[in-house]
Amino acid sequence: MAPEGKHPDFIVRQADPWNGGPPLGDLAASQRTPVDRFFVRSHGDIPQASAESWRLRISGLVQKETELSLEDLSSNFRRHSVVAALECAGNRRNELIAVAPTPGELEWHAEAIGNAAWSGWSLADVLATAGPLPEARHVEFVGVDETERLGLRFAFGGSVPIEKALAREVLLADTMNGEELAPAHGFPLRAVVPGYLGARSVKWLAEIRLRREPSENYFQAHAYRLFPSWVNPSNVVWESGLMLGEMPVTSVLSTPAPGAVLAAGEVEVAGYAYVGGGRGIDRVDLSIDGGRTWQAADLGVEEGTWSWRLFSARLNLAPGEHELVVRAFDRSAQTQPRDAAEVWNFKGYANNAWHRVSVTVRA
Ligand SMILES: Nc1nc2c(c(=O)[nH]1)N[C@H]1C(S)=C(S)[C@@H](COP(=O)(O)O)O[C@H]1N2
Ligand SMILES: [Mo]
Repeated sequence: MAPEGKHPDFIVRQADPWNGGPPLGDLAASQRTPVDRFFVRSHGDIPQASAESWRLRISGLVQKETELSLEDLSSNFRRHSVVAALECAGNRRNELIAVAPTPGELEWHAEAIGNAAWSGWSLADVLATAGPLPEARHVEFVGVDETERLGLRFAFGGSVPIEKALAREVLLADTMNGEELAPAHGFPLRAVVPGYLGARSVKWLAEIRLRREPSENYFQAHAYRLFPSWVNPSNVVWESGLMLGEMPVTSVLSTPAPGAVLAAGEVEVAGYAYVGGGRGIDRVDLSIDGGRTWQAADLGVEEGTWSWRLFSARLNLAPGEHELVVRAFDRSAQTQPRDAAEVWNFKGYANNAWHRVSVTVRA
């Protein structure tokens, strides 16, 4: 069943567990993605949770194992907020699948991203009360939703290096765009790890474990690793893949739609650009000729380096066929690869190739 509060136009990418996202054309229409348009990526069923009985346990390499209610969090810690995009590592997988199949992976288009204002408590503040031991190098988040993989049932989880966990932008959030978290988005509490792949922003957060090594959870040890193009399910050595962390620079044209037939003259184009790691978007380039020539797009408001950056432009298109292309540059002068084939990997992660949209302009 679809989660409550989602827009009727939501595109269901998987029915059970329920996964979906908004039509791409709606996505870049607002700087903050309304909750009813925010994609949902869940590996299991949405847990029934009660805010009153919710407990967050802090365990592992700490001086004092701690258990906190939501009431403890709100009465003992100062509230913080951050505007941050959340991007699934599988965003834009459809373009990789067009190169070669990614067996068993959800076929996201470019809608597995949203930008929201999150508020809650600073993870660093909360961890300080438990007293991380010097040998703690990774902070693991564990939810209460169970899934089955490799014949085992276990809760969703994953970890981030302690330096990231202690960074000021990382929150234990109980609100999204000023509203209580919706059940599909992690009610009553989730981690928000700005700049990292969405998978580390663990929903329905019940336990935080301080560890010497990264999480051994399936979703860290097997999934969400980046492998080279020559690796496939039959020769994969799971430990050898790069554990994804900060997301690479990307940009997407959300309008016009692929295959659109447009009137000649000025055409409105718009979309989003995003980069992880807090690197910030510096520039967005648009092409109307498949990437031979470029021009600058107008950038939308800047809400800090964890947010996405919307862009728009009016392009003059002559009658005929056009391939519109977008690419962004971040503040470390990194940009996007030309073709999805260059970044293809069998799990279908982190596609940040130039985004291409073919349109026809009527005579
Ligand atoms: N507990 C739990 N947390 C989770 C997941 C999950 O399945 N279970 N999915 C992760 C993934 S892969 C992504 S991309 C984001 C999606 O967040 P959203 O559903 O709020 O958009 O949540 C992450 N947190
Ligand atoms: Mo994800």
